[in-house]
Amino acid sequence: MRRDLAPVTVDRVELVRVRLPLVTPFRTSFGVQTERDALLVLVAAADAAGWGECVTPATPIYTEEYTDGAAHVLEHVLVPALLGPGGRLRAEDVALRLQGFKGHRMAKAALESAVLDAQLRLAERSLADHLEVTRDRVPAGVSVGIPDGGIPHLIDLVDGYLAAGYVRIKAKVARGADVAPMQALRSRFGAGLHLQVDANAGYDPDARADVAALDALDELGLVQIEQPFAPDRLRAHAEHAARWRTPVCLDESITDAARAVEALAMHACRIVNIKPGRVGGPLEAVRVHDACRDRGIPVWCGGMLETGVGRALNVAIAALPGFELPGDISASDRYFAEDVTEPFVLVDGHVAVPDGPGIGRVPRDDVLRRADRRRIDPR
Ligand code: NPQ
Ligand code: MG
Repeated sequence: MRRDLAPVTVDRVELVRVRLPLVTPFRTSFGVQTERDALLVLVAAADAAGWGECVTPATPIYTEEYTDGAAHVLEHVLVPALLGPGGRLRAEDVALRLQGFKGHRMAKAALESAVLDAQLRLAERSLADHLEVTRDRVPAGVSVGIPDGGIPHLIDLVDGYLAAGYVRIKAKVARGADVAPMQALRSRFGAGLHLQVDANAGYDPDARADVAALDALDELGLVQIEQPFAPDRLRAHAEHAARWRTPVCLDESITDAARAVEALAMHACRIVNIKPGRVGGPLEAVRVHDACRDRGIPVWCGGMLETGVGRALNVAIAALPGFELPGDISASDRYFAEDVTEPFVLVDGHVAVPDGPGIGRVPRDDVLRRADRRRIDPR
């Protein structure tokens, strides 16, 4: 890629909170979500404006990050540091200026995405062009929570998603809700169903019952098993991955490109889930992609129940050539009756890559009018 973009002169940042009810409750190994409390970041420059989404969940269920914490560190630490020295900003400057502050990758990613969007809008260029992506649409997968109504409900949900055109089903699994439901999906939909599972680190590699359940899942011809163990248990992932036919995919473990390289060197996984928020921004997401591509490792784009702002970024990134597997890129209506932007829709099992300037989507005015907006000016 990825020609140089002119910097933007940022004069303020706004944090924009909008609550969106989910069309169906979303249950994972860590609990049930019924709404999305979205945190959007607006970078207002003299010459352009850009949007990013902070993908934190409301509580620290997935990693340590959560939305109130992210909003606090953005307002009191990250944005002041970014606006402090004044002058012109490029997306590359965001991680550099903020590198002294540990962690908070999702918060940093929102800022980097917004600055990149502003730069691209100034240049009247789409993110997809800038990244030199190789596709104009990406195959749509769907992440299916653990349903309240047990196996019959799961089968109905999957039936509906397949009828809508989704090309890949990812089912959440947890202790006690794993082998039987996945066997049921195999019996109902057959060996041809592109089926994979995500454990969200819910299993203990040293517990015999947990390993027995995972060994049984390994018999079901799954396309992959995602993040069975805690994020820092790379060695445990490698040990069990060596015994399983099913490829292990890592999500929570992969915090940046260096960690991806380490995980691959120790054979902790054969597939990598890339989420721009989890790795600190779109630029690091591209570096993870490039590192995996150099090593012949397929990647796919994960999802964090993004609104149209975060989804737009994900769709463009997922159009890079190393994204060989369908990701958690769904249509807006998988999660929301009304998205904050023009919705993403499913066409023939695919989602179109936006071709407008920047990420190709902005929040609608009526959404911004009902949002809670907090303005951060330079000190
Ligand atoms: C994953 N996402 O791949 C995550 C986990 C996840 C689409 O499966 C609120 C916000 C609740 C983000 C629950 C999908 C969430 C969330 C689960 C992300 O591991
Ligand atoms: Mg996951």
